[in-house]
Amino acid sequence: MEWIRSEQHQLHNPALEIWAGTPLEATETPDRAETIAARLASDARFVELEATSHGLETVLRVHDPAMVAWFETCYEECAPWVETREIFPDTMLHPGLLMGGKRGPEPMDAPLGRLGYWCFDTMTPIVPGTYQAALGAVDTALSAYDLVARRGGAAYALCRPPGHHAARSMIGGFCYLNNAAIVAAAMRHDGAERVAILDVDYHHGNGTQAIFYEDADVHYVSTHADPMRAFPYFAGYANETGLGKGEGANLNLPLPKGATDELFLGAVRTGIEAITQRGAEQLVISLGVDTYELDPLSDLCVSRSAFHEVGKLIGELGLPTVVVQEGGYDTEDLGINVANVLLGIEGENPLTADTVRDASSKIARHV
Ligand code: SP5
Ligand code: ZN
Repeated sequence: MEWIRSEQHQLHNPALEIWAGTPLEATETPDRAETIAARLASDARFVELEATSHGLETVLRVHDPAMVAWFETCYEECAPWVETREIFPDTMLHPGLLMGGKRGPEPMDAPLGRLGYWCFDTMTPIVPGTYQAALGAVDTALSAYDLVARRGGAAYALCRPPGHHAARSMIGGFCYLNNAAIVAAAMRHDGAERVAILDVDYHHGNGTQAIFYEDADVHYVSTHADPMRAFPYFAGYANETGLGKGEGANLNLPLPKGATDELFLGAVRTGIEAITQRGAEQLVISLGVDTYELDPLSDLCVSRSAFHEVGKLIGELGLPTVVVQEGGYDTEDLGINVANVLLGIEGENPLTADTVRDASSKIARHV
């Protein structure tokens, strides 16, 4: 399989994130992409290509131009106001601040107020290179789409930072620009009547769901930890099925704590059947492997071998497919888990791990 990378991701190199008021070592770091790249580069079945620049046209079809304009200069604007290299909002736009359901004006003279206007959490640091890195991730996704548009089949975009929590006018959850949504919008713009996005990240892709919630032609299907207990808490419930013309074009399949391969793969199968039923012509995969039993963010019990099965199920759809990287934080097995999804898609044999790691203590804690 051909895979696309961009060196630009390295410019997004936060050391810090804030979790519930506690400063922690950043989770979404450059070594994630480097470990995936090293794994793919060491296997002759994968062919590496460099991302090319695509400009902002497709980005602005998905995101609010005012947000993109803010994002370009927000670091310089906020840096004098904060003590850390990473910037975070102090006050976010809670719905209780909406008057008549609408946001007030962007507070142009308050740099941190502007940050809180666009950002919903404290886990999404902005550093000097974040904007360039996020554009690099979009270019990576669109370069993978170029290949698939030309010759069909599947291609993998090693996007970093990830994208599925970013909505039209909102960043958060380690995400700034929604790479998967931008590919889906490009597919529609180029003439695909119906596209589907299958999101298998541990977290619900609230941004992608919101972008296409009233759109009948972009089918969003997601398996994820039940938001009743997991980030992003406020979206991802089974009763969210789309709105207006989009009614029926959104499917959430929340999973209980401790869900094993059987339950996880069952949900993926259900999602894939729904995609077949609705008749997508092209497919985007939001590939998070943070469902993994050894992932620090996961409370699911998904094993290494399940990732190859996910790939096989996707491959059996036989659709032109752009695979976009989302989460996955166990850097030791991240590369192998991603590679096994891609090998499954291609109908190739899985990689076997060089080391045996025991998840039993973690499983015992969760089930
Ligand atoms: C793309 C993606 O996977 N984004 C995930 C964003 C998750 N944000 C919340 C993570 C909460 C982590 N809990 C830390 C506990 C520290 N003791
Ligand atoms: Zn995730």
